[in-house]
Amino acid sequence: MTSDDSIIRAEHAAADVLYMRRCLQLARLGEELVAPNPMVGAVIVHDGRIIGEGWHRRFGSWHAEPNAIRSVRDRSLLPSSTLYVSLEPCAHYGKTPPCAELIVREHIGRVVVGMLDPNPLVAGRGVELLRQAGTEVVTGVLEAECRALNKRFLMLHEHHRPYITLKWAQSADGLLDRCRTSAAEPVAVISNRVTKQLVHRLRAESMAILVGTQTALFDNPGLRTTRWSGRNPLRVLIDRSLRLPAGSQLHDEQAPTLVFSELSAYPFETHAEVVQIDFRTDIWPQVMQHLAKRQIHSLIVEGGARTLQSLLDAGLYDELHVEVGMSRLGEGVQAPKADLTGASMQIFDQHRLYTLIR
Ligand code: AOF
Ligand code: ZN
Repeated sequence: MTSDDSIIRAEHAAADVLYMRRCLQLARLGEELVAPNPMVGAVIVHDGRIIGEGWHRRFGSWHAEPNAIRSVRDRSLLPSSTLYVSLEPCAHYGKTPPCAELIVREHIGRVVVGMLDPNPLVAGRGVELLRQAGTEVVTGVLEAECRALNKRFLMLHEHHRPYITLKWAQSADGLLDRCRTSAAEPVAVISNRVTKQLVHRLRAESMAILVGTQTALFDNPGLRTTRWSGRNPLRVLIDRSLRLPAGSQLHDEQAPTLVFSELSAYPFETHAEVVQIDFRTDIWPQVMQHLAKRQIHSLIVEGGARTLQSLLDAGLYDELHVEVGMSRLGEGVQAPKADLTGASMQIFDQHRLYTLIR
């Protein structure tokens, strides 16, 4: 190889990274509407010029590649173009025909892929189909960034459970709440305006939100996304003996609710769906398996102390979001015990927000 060759190769590699970054930007535009599908972006480049762009916009609709191809004005340029895509083109007939077949049909000469698709329906078949048709394929460009973008989708397909985020706010003296004996006593508010909004962003990013019985009984939470744009997550409640009274917010129609219980039905009309599980053994594998079966790729757990601690002890979490407020409560419910070594910290109006990604 001459030194000119190696300079050209280095330039190609730098360009590949640049266009893959653009794919990732485009992919993010689908954030609110594509779940449980991955966010995917695609860019078509001809002779150093972007001639087409597209992304997966909503669940059930066109994938990134056909959207990018459709945006190209002069399709005769496609055979001498490179298509960049942040996820391996699919090879299956799903809600739309296989993207890899479309790429072959359009005779696109070169394809650069961010990461392979772990979905067993695809899993390497897309790249194989392209190579068999004589297309040059490069894989693994900005792979770590592509994986990070779709960490929730990956958890579902690689580990068959949702990506789990545990979230709580504690007082300066390490308490979650005052000791309350009934729902009539008001909850101690720890979060401030900004951190509340951030919690709602997390809700918008999650397909489901879970609380334990005590929290549902005492706080009567609505668990909807109101302070950030996006969908309401599926509300999930652990209610072993179906104690949540009629009229509680989780029984309403504002968002769907799923209740895990050992009983089969509430003794009154409710919009909540009850799923029976066995409480004599560990409930978490049963809960996670059920959620995965429903293609729920992400779950945020917002309390209470026992539920959070039990998931911490089981090691069943991928992210921790812990807010430490300014007020001191004196006496009350101890916050969960978690090792926050290595967590990043941000300050919002004197409240510290620790984020730990495992
Ligand atoms: C692509 N490009 O933009 C996306 C892909 O139900 P379907 O037919 O929409 O298929 C969903 C699956 O397709 C999804 O689980 C993932 O494996 C892949 N997503 N593939 O080529 C895209 N979003
Ligand atoms: Zn596809």
